[in-house]
Amino acid sequence: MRRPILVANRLPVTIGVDPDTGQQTLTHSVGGLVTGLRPLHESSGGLWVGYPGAEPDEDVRRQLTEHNLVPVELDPQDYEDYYEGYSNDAIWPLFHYFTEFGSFVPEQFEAYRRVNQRFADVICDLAEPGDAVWVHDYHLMLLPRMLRDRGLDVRIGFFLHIPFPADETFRILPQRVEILRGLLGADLISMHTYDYTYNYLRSVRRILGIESQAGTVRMRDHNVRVEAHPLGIDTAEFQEKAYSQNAERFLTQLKRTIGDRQVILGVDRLDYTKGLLLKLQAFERLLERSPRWAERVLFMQLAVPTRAGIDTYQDLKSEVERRVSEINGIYGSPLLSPINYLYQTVTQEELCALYRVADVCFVSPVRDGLNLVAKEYVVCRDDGGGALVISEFAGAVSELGEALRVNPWDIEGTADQLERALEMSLGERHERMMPMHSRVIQNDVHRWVRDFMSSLEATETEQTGSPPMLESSILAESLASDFRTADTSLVMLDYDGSLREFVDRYEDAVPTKEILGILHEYGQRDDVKIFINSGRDHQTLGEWFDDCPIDLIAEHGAWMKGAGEKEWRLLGVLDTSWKSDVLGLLEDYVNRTPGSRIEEKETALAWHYRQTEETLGNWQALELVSVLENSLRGQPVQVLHGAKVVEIRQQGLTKARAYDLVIDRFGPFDFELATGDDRTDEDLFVHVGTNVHTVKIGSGNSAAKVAVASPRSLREMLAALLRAKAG
Ligand code: ADQ
Repeated sequence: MRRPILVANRLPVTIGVDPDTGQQTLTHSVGGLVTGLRPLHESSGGLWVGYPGAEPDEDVRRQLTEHNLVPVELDPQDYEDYYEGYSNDAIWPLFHYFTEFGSFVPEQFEAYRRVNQRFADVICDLAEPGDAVWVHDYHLMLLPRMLRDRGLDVRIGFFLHIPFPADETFRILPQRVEILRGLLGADLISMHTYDYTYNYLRSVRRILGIESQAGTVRMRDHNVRVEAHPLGIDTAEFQEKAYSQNAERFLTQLKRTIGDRQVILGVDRLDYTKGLLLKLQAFERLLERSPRWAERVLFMQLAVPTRAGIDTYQDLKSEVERRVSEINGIYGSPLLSPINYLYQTVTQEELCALYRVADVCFVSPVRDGLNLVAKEYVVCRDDGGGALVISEFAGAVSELGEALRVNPWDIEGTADQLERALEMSLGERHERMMPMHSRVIQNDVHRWVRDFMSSLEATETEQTGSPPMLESSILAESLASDFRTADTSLVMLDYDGSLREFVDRYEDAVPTKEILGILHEYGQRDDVKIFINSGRDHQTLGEWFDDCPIDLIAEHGAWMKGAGEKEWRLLGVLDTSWKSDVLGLLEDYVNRTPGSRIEEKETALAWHYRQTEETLGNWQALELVSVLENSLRGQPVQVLHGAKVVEIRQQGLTKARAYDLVIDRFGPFDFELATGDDRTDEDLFVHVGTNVHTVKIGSGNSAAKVAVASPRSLREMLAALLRAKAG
């Protein structure tokens, strides 16, 4: 395994001062991220890089080195502007959709950049070839690019612990371009949910104009994989702590205080994203509607002190306290208060005891990257007797489908779900809780680390053989001077998936005005010979391009027709001996796969499944390919699995062969361009000489020299190239 270098804002330790001796002390910090990464850090001999929180003295410095912890020393003012400022006053609110709280101070962004650079300096000094650098969270989003620009021979991974917002919100950030580009320096970007990765990729497309395909962004210097890996918890540790002596002792005391009331438990950092005021409002509504609950329920809300120096957080604290005493004033009695609100940190054992005693765990953030509390509760209620009420705006909801979901803004609906949870039978609780319990245990933090590291490793293999993806303007620029000076040029274009986007029904992919316009302009030039070199049947191509002054090659190199000619020429001897058997087989697959259909060409048969239910279509296609390959062994045919199509065609009539015939008849050319998107085009790319400019449309491995993201990019490139020739 590669040596991991973990990078986070803070080291997993806290530097304190012993009040008796005045000496610095070092204690281990707790928290989801730390417990998740500690086993990897300790067992791998890797390093952890982060801010130590205070300037370490000699002794502490020695201890840090012993534990493979590398402090990043920072100017205190820079740290404040980077941490309290840009990280927590700009990114945190915006990424949680609190746009009104965001303050974007350019000087704070400068500090953010400087601190990210400091991290890069420290990592550069210690990284060795082959290391895996794993950067964490929103404080260090510029770091991946900075590391790549230093040319280190390392793999770079990034994990975001908070949500990535929709592009409409993200684009508010004045430094949006730098932040997006910063992350794209990584080989692997991972987030808690698929939605966040979708949002990120959409912003990359909308703001940077860079397309992605199937979760991969192709940059000039490398590929970036973008994946969802929801964080797991250290389930073994929670299970152990939940039944520790301290937990048992605390549980007994708790039960005495609670009496026979049911407990609703809330555990949150006192942050505006956690929706505490709405939570109180929903609980109040429950009491208002059914006052009987006031004596039968205790709502225990723990609030962990956090970022207490910031005004917004102080205001929130006062408001929460005011609401709690108001509700207790209305619905309580001298003997009982319905809400027990605690503004403090508790030990992990105490927390586990609270989870065990809670009949309902009430998790209702207005936005939350994941939410560990929900998972911790599910692990500690291993008797199945609890009920989880969770906000649909917490990332964890995607893994906890059996919980009762709420929209925290819908006060009435939330009160309904709380009541439903309180009244839920033991049988139903058990039925809902146990599948979640098994899932959380299975997808624990160790698995999360393993999955992330193996995805990071896989990025390397994926990159071999894929051409760099270029923006259309950049590709046009790089070809322009050769094209402009050439006396004779050959432009050979594939059609479906290259020049024209795929459509649901293949017969609907008629050329658009834009395509015909581009082809006309090329076709009218005496110094350019332009071909459509397509897999389509020759009749259709003939009809579509009847008025267009261009040459055509159809059915993957079986037929050719010059501009203005009426008749097609077959480029070999037609052999249809295999066709009737294959047709029978394909008809069988059409019957078994609703939405699929057969296309008949003279030299080929194609089974299209673009309009079938996706899973079924893919499954049937794989099966069909293997059946065909077995049954057609020794026959003069070739089986091709293309984009939502399985094609069986006569052997020997290929695009590459058609290209040779073109060169024999019309060549040589000073400039040659060939484009395509699938296997049949790969034959051509491999076949042509190195002086041909080959362009793949879309991502993936290819023998082409370069790639563009989409048919639109290809059309833009062709238009720009023509302008260069004309001008
Ligand atoms: P947080 O916003 O801190 O984390 P959360 O995921 O709920 O949110 O984690 C809070 C942690 O603090 C839990 O492990 C919990 O046990 C602990 N805790 C809460 N109250 C406590 C108390 N009173 N005493 C002691 N411990 C307490 C950020 C993101 C989340 C994401 C995590 C991990 O905001 O969305 O789930 O990172 O990626």
